[in-house]
Amino acid sequence: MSDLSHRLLETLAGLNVPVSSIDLANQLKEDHQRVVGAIKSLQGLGEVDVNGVRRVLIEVQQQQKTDWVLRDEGQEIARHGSHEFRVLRMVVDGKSKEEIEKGFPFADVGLKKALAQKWIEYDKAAPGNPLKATKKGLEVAVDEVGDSLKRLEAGDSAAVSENVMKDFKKRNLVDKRDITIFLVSKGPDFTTNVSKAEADLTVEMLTKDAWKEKKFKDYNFEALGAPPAAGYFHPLMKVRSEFRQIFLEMGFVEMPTNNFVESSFWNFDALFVPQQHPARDVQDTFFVSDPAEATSFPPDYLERVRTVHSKGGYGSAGYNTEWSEAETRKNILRTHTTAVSARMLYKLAQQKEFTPAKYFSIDRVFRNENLDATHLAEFHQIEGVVADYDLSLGHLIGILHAFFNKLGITKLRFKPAYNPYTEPSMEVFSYHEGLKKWVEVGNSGVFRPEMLLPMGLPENVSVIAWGLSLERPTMIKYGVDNIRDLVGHKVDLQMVQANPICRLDK
Ligand code: FB9
Repeated sequence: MSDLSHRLLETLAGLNVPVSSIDLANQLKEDHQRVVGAIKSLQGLGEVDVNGVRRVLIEVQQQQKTDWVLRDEGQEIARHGSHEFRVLRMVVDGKSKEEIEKGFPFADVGLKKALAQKWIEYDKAAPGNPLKATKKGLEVAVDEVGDSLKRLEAGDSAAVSENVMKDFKKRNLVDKRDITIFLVSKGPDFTTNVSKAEADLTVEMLTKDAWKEKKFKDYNFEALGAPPAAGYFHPLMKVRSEFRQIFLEMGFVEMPTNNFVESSFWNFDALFVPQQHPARDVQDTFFVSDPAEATSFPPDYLERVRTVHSKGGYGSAGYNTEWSEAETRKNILRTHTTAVSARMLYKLAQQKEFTPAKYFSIDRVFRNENLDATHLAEFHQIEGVVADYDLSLGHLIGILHAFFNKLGITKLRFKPAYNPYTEPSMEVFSYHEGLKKWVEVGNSGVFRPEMLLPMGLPENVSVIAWGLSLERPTMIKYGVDNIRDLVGHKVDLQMVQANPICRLDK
C-alpha cells in the first residue's frame, strides 16, 4: 500500500467528519489526482469477509465541483501581486513612467488600471508631468486582487467575493474547471494498520509457503483486459470487403487495378470519350509529367479507335474531329476504373471464341475536382461489368436490383443520364430510410458500340456496367459527415480502432 494511502489513513484517523479530497491534498501537500488515486485504492482495500461482504475501510461520496484555475496572467499576479498594485508601489517609490513600463510584463495593463482606479495620476504641476500617487492611492494598503488570486490558487475560492470573481473572469485571469471531488470519512471497518493485499502469487511465496499468511487481492473480474495490440481494418477496407463478397457471390471476377497511372488511350479514347471532352482538361484530370507519355498500344486497335473518333463507323458518325495520337499517349492518374474495364474487354475481345464475362473492380481513382465535405481528389470506385449476348437495359436494371438488394437496398429509381461511353445511361437512386430521402447511389449504362466494336467484340455482344463510390456508403454506414474524418491525415485513429464490424445488408 502506497505511503500516501498510509498518510491518508493517518489523517482520517484524527478526523470525525468527512473531509474533501481537495483539503486532504492541501493538508498532505499532494497533487489532488494522486490523493484521488489513493482514495480509490483504499476503497478497494477492505478484504471480503467469510460471507463475501467487503470490509468498508473508508466511506467515499463523489461530488462535482467547479473551481477556478489561474491562467498565466493570474499566476503572475498571484506570485507578484496585481499589476496596478505593483505600479502604485513603483510610483510611490518615485519610478518614472518609462522605468515602470520596462518594470515587468503587464506593466502597461497595471498603469492603465492604476490610472483608471485613480490610484495614480500625472502631476500636471511638476515638469514632465511625472506620475504621482493620489490620496486614494496612498490609502491602498492591501492588494486585494493579488491576495484574492493567491487564495483562489490555494483552492479556497469561497474566500473570494462574487464581484471580484466577475472581475477576474472579465480580466481573463482565471479559467473555470469542473472537477470531481471526494468526501472521505472513516468507514465502519476503519483501521490504519492495513496490510498490503498481495496482487501476485510468486514462486517464492509458494516455495516458502509464505502465501499461507498472506492476504491476496480479490480477482477483479470486471477489470477490462489490455486491448490486444492488433492491426485494425480502416472502415473503407471493411466496406470494400463487403462489396467484394457481394460481387464474388454474384459470380464476378475481380479486375487487376494495380495501376493508378493510365494512358489517356485506355482512360478516355478506348471509351469513345472525345479528345475535346472537358473531363480531359487539367481541371478534371491529373496529367503525369514523368513518364509523360505511354508508348505501347495495340497498333491495329489504336487505328480503329482513331477512325471511330475521327470518321465514325459501325453505324456511328463518330466525332468528325482530328484525333491526335499525342493526346492519346498522355499519361494521367486514372479518373475511373472503367479504364481497367476497357483493358479487360479488349483482352476478352482478343479471345478466339467470345465467352460471357462478369468483372468487378474496387480501387482508387483520381479527379482534379474542387474539394468539399464529401469529395476529395481521390476516391474508390466500385464498378461492375457484364458482357454477354444481347444484353439490354432490362438486364442492367435487373442486375442493379440484384446488386443493391444485397446491400439491403430494395427501393431503386433510375434517372436517364449521360456518359460518353454508355448509351443509354442511368443514374441510380435509392430511398434511404434513415435519411428519409432519395440518395443517388450510382451511375450505369450500356457501353456504346463505338467502344466495343473497335475492340473486336462480336456485333451481338453488349456490355452493361455500373459504378458507385466506396466512400459514400462507408460514410453513411459509419455516420461520417465529412470525408476528411474518414480519409486522410486528420483521421483519428481511435475511430479506425473503435469502429464496429461492417454488415452492409443489416
Ligand atoms: O456512390 C455514390 N453514391 C452512393 C452509393 C452507395 C450508397 O450506399 C448507401 C448505403 C446506402 C450511398 C451513396 N455515388 C457515386 C453517387 C453520388 O455520391 C455522386 O455524387 C458521387 N459519385 C462519385 C463520382 O463523383 C464525381 C459517386 C461516384 C461515382 C459516380 C459514378 C460512377 C462511379 C462512382 C460510375 C460509373 C459508371 C457508369 C457507367 C458504366 C461504368 C461505370
